[in-house]
Amino acid sequence: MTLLITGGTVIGPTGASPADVLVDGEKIVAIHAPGTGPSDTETLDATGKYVIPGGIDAHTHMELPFGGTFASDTFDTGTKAAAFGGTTTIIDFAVQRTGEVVQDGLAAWHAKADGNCHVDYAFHMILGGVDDDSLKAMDQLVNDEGISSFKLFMAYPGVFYSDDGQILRAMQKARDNGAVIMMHAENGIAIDVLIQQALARGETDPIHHGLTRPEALEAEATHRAIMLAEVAQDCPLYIVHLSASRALAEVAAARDAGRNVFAETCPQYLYLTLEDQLGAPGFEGAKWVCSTPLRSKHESHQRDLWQGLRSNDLAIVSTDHCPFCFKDQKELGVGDFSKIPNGIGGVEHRVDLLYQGVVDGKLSLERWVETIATTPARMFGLYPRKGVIQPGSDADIVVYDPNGRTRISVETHHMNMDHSAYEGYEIAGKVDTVLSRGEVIVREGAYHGSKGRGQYLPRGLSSYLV
Ligand code: DUC
Ligand code: ZN
Ligand code: ZN
Repeated sequence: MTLLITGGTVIGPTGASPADVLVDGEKIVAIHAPGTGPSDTETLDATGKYVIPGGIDAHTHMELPFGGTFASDTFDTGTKAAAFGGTTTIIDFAVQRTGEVVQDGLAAWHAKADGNCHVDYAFHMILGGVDDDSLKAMDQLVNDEGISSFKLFMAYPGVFYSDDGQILRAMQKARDNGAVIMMHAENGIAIDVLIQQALARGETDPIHHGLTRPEALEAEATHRAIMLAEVAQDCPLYIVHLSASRALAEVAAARDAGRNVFAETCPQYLYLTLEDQLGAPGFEGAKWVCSTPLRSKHESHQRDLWQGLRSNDLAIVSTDHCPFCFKDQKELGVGDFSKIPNGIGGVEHRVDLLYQGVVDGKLSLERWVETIATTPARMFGLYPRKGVIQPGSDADIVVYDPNGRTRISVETHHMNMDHSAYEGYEIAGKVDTVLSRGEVIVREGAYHGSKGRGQYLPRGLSSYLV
């Protein structure tokens, strides 16, 4: 079946131009000057709207076992919510817990996702520690399983933590096999001391989650990761969920020195704050407990993060989608903030929230598309199949209405959460139509896709390897 998307403005990282997009089956097959496409096809009128590549959320945690519970979105509910929000690919984190066989962790993740996804999906691998076996497994995953990125943790001692020697060994392996090391850069050993001291003083409210994870310990870990990657002969390093000005300065300095260092931030760090959300009265702030934490509105973080997105010191916006319901899940931490499961759900809202940055004059249209779709595809070995509107690419396309409006609310979202981290936010734009591999799966707020249609995407190496 062919479909001609007519009358829209196609946005890519290099510019915006009026064009008609021809889709045949699952692929984009041609870009025509307006009005010059074939006349014997079905049409989708995109007049007055933007036509952009489907969003790629490079950081999600469906069903993650964490903090004594599981992230509340399954691959079914989470990928459907992603589709509603204009995200047509997720890269989720398969998990090897300390002591487990890496391949067993990966098999468990395939079992969760297989047959349940509404949009295409790929995996990174979390290594819960590094030893001879996991180093061998890294080669096997890169060569045979389509997994070319590995997340390590400088935080969460006793859960996912790797020490500096383990990190260095994994980085050396990645330097050899072409993988990217993704780093949760917070000094977890020092943070645990601060947490114990806070609890001993009787400081148990959610805001103390943020206060015991100070910027200095994110900046320190970011610096240390960058130095370790240098020792590993400039192994590609990608800092996840960067939240703070001084951590960003470490990344910018490394990039200015020509280093293979990249970073992402997330919508929560661009919009939400320590005082206004995490510091909400009573236990309410638990909704916004995530790590890295929300930062103070009295400091320069949000301004610097938007600037980092413009300058490409921040290459990507992902969500770190890790939803927990307030009832029974976040409530595990009543009376002890350190027991609140860490995570915010937002897979449905990233495309909209970043578009609001365009409306607010903080980001160009081109950077919007680049940070939510094109760069994630290039960074994680999915380009040019994904992340771009050009002949030969998958027809993952979002028609975005700049004259529409979106009001974010738990009443209307599709994520499996009993609250919204962005309750009441109004976006001056709206996802109108979503195509995934040529199939219209969302149209004017109605769902037309199906569970199980999403395919696993084995990935190649990053396009940014030098
Ligand atoms: N941070 C979170 O907020 N949740 C899951 C894991 C992480 O690193
Ligand atoms: Zn993390
Ligand atoms: Zn994460």
